[in-house]
Amino acid sequence: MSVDLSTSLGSLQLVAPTATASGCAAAGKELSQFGDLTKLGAVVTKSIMRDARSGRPTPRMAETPSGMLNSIGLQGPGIESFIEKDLAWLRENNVTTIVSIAGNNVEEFGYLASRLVSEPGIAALEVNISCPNVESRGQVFACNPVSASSVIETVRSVWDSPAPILAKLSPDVTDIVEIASSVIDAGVDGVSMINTLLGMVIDLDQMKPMLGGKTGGLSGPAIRPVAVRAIYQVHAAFPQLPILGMGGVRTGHDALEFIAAGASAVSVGTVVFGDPSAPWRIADELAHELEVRGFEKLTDAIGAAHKNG
Ligand code: RRO
Repeated sequence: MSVDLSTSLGSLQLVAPTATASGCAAAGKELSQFGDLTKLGAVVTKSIMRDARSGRPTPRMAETPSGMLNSIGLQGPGIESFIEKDLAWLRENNVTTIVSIAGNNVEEFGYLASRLVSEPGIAALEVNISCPNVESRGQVFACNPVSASSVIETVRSVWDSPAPILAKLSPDVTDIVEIASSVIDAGVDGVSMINTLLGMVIDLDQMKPMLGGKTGGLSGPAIRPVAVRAIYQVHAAFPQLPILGMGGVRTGHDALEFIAAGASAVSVGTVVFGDPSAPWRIADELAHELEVRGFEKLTDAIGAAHKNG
């Protein structure tokens, strides 16, 4: 028996259920030496901003038990260079591309969406309202239902494209269902969850925070149960809402947990730094995990854990 791994995120059909997580494979080109990018569900690009940006002071990475902290701070080339080089390369290579955008304010998100809307080759827009590595917590729009919805309303108002809008949510909130509800009301087609959790490591030799930016985003297996819980809660509240799940997925077994909690597809992030072929490997492993449980299609397993408790 071969398992049908095709899936969808709203109107976007995916040939495979695994995607690269934003920030972990740049704009995909470097990963292409490890596998055929057209066989992935999607490449989700590193969040792009309006202007070029050098990011936060170094060091920007720290290892933690079962995970890592990053404090990159939205380093990137800016939207014009992204369109000219990265998006052009992805389009020429027929990669299903989900473009992640991030703004300093609501207007910047609107500008980015209006700049991208007429560009061919964008399968979906991931609106990153949850980057933890910003100057002020007020810029983590996903921590407040009003600011989350104002970003999405603005993007929605200019995004007259059939490509879905996904809002990327933060787990650093009291009630993630409330945030999901606010972005649904503002017009998203789906959500990506979860972004990293805000963390810190102290260097005890120097008696100061290890990261140049002091705090960073925690990723990797340490956060996987948080992601599974968040996906389960949002799927329970909004069973029709497409969810792209991410947070410490390392194996097909992990990916199936996300699918059973309610995700329709899974992004793979931190594991890629140590195993660049993980997005393809995890899809193969997921097929096996589904097969041994008697599933003929991945879509039959979406939200399966809700039926039993
Ligand atoms: O660039 C970053 O530091 C970063 C971003 Br945009 C994000 O969304 N999540 C994260 O952990 N790091």
